[in-house]
Amino acid sequence: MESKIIFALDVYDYNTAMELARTVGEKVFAIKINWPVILENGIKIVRDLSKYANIICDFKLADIDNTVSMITTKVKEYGGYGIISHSFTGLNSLKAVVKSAGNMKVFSVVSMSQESYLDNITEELIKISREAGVYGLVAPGNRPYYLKKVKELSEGLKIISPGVGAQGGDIVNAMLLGSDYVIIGRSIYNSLDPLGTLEGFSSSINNKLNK
Ligand code: 3DU
Repeated sequence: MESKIIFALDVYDYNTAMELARTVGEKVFAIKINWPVILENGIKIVRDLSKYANIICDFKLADIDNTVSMITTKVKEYGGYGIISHSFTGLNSLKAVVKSAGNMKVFSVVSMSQESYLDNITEELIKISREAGVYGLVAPGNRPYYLKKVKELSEGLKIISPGVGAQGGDIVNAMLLGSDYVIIGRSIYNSLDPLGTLEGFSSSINNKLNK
């Protein structure tokens, strides 16, 4: 069965990042990287990590169309599988991401795992995201009210959800409420046995959801 877990690899050190990717890469749907790993290692690490898994760059793009296009183009050049953009910057900016992404999957943030001003405009953000043609939405796995709301309005867009594990969300609840993939970082990479912990998360989904 295809994994429902996206591993959030938020570390600085190159060797640690590569070792974690080698250990869990085959067992996850994708690895999500964020600014910590990029600031220390540069964009080339996207290509290196891609040996082990699909790489989603969580750069939370929030800028004018030209700038987000330039960033997206670079991620594509280095073999990224997907990119995460904000959507509050509006339709033009999000459309520019989708256009430059080509075959890469674009996910837009419509609700955060912590309270934010996006909570006032989540519905509009989903609408803009659909109009721009994104592949998926980022919605919180630890805030059932917002996850349900996003699911109801998503019209088939994939939902990926942070907030599970270290931030208190429960993996099974998140999947039942509509997440297609859950994003888990610290609970896995800070554990003494990252692979065992990951497998524990996977079997809790398989046990509950296949009943
Ligand atoms: O809390 P964790 O260590 O499992 O990591 C969650 C990841 O997802 C981390 O990279 C964080 O920056 C990202 N994320 C959120 O946690 C919440 C959001 O609303 C969006 C992204």
